[in-house]
Amino acid sequence: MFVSIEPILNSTVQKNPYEAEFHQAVTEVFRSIEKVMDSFPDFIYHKVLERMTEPERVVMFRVPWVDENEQLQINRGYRVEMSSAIGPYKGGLRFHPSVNLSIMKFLAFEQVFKNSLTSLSLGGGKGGSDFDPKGKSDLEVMRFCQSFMSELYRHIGETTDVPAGDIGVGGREIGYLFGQYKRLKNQFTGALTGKGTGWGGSFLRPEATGYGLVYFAARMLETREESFEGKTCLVSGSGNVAQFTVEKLLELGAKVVTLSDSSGYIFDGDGIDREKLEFVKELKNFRRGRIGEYKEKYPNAEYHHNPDVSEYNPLWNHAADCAFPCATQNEINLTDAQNLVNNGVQLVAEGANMPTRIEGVDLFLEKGLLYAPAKAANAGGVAVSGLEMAQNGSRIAWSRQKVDDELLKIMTRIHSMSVEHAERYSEAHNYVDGANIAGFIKVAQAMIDQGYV
Ligand code: NDP
Ligand code: 2IT
Repeated sequence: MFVSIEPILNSTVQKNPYEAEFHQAVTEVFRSIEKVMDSFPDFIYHKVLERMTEPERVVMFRVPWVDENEQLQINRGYRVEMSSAIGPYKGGLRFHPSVNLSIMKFLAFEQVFKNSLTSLSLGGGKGGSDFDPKGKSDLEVMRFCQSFMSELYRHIGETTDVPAGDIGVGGREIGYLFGQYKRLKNQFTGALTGKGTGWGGSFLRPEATGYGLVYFAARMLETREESFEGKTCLVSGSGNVAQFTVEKLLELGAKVVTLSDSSGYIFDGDGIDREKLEFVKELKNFRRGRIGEYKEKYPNAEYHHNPDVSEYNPLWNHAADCAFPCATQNEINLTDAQNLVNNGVQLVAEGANMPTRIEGVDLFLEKGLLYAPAKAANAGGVAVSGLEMAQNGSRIAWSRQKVDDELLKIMTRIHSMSVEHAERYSEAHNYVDGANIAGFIKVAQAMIDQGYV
């Protein structure tokens, strides 16, 4: 008997109007889950899908703060606690002007299955604010973080909900947020991850998403008896995930030719080497400058300022073997996907969350590309966050090598779980179905075991 998820999907869309990103994320997962419904009739009987699309809790709050000109600013804060079926809510905080409820809910929904894939005991959540850190002084960022945490602290804790970083939230912001949390609770606990290594953070957490992404992609290439040696790669973004993706790609012998930010992108036909990457890290992490400065320093590179990416993004229109979208959601539309295919790209691995529109995903699968969806490929970040929680709980700090070994093991396991579930329930090399199904079954089973909550 074929069980259609269409009515459940329609009702989710109706109940949550104007949440396009949330609909997109749910549709992507449900299309895979439809393929296993026959094998798991309990999931229908216990209304697992209906429950999974309803967050356990959503907190929305006012964040007032005073800027350098003594003007009162009001932002909106969010925490979406999507699922605690397999562990405390876990997921990042995003500070970006585009943040809204739909984006928070899509990210929290994706996080549930990603965290399940890590094999650690982590539920799913996401939060953030429409605050724009760009152009703000350190003091303004600190004041904002303190005000944000003055509400958030009531909802989080090491056994309830453990936030971390995402777009616009890195080590600096986690520091300010942790300081305020500690002050309000009068407790030094692991209620946040991504902390400094001197005060409870794990080695390799900053590197983890990018390194894990490349570990996963390397496993994919191995299925075709290939490696990164000599491969040309396109990378978008120039923040945390992009930087450490490039670093690991260089270590494995690849050549990286692009990076971007929201103002434009650079193409460096000579390749972005280690020295150039160090320049980008300093530019982005300390001077907080624009990627366009790369061309001033390395005049052989091209800089394309503010390309109009509504039609297509020219970054994806270069000859290459592999592509790593590491900026933001929906940065690859159907035209971009076609350009990638036409340019000979064989592998697309997602560092960003949901960077490819559904039509692009379908094209990659139809053309037989090695395509790694975000929830599998970028799980290394939250996995090392989980290891940070384990270290905090036992009050022991692991060496960098131990964390790296664990990260490699986790990414390898996610790869093999995705392959096994794709082969069993869908088709070989469909990592989308493989990851969705593997992540889903564990959460669904836990929900059934725990009764109607
Ligand atoms: P950062 O803030 O460090 O970097 C984000 C990068 O993406 C910047 O270069 C930024 O440019 C660019 N960017 C952001 N929004 C847009 C936009 N609307 N259009 C074009 N470029 C944009 O964030 P991360 O590197 O941490 O996050 C990147 C992606 O990876 C996100 O999708 C995030 O959800 C995902 N991710 C992050 C993890 C982590 O551990 N940090 C873990 C797993 C996934 P600009 O400087 O101009 O803003
Ligand atoms: O999207 C993600 O997985 C993250 N932003 C990291 C979350 C975390 O808790 O480390």
